[in-house]
Amino acid sequence: MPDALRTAIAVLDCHPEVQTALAAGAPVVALESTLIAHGMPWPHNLETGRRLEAEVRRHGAVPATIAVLGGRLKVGLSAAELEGLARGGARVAKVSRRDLALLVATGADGATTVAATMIVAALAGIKVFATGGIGGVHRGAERSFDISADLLELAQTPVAVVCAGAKSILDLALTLEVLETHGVPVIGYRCSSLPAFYVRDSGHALAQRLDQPEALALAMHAHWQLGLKGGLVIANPIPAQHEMPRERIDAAIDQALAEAAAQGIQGKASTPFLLARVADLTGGDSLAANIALVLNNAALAAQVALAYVALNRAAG
Ligand code: PSU
Ligand code: MN
Repeated sequence: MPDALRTAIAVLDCHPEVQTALAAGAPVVALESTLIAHGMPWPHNLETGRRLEAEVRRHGAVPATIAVLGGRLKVGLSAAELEGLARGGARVAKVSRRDLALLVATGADGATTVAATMIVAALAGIKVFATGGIGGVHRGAERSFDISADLLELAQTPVAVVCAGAKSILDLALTLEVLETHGVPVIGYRCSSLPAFYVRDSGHALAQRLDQPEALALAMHAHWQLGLKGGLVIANPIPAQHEMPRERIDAAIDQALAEAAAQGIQGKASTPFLLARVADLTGGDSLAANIALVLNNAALAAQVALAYVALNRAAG
């Protein structure tokens, strides 16, 4: 075993239920903790974290919410640990790839982004992960260079990420270009264009579409059997009854972006600020939409995890 892996496993702390499921080859779905600590206000964040786990279970898979606690990479949290992260909110560090080693080295706590959650999921052997939206290329990135580490993680870490596309606080066309450059499949689930988080259709066409969880599992299997590196994006539009009116959400986003610029908010503070401002400006409606879309993603991720397990069992 390479030393790097030995060290990683030594700091990996799998919840017994997750451990048992993984050892038995049973379906497991990873969930992230940045959306809990930084993406939603208390107490909606705790309630959503709990509902996400319940939704994964309801569809027959075991949830593994991922975070860093006391420098240990936690795969599956106790109820008290989940509550601690939710109560901690913005006081908890937001952890991406660059931060993981320092948290482990210093024994600190952190909420994992899509990038960091993918890394920990892959170390634990989890293939499917549900989030709200992936990070992407920020508007104005030609000056700020703000391109989420999530995109580069998708290029190299073998986990399928179920999301409602990317938030329209981003430049979605450039986000798709970067994913294409890095060879990341972006597969529309029952849709032919990239969903834009609060709305079902961004108008940006996708090259790939699949309509069944079993077909998504086959695509994952084929990707990795071919020896291709990295992950896949499974883009799952927000359910129609929870979609926001496009003009209303666009107006809120434009105002939030202008305020962020005026206040000099940038870097990793940017996404949490924009999500919170958009929620305020829409009187909480965007938060309700956000909760609905992550739950929808958890349900699909569980179905994909079941199908992937069945496929591997059939393949022997
Ligand atoms: N989905 C949500 N809420 C969130 C996120 C996703 O519904 O807060 C988080 C993810 O953790 C993602 C992060 O990795 O937003 C993007 O942050 P940044 O733009 O700084 O890379
Ligand atoms: Mn960023």
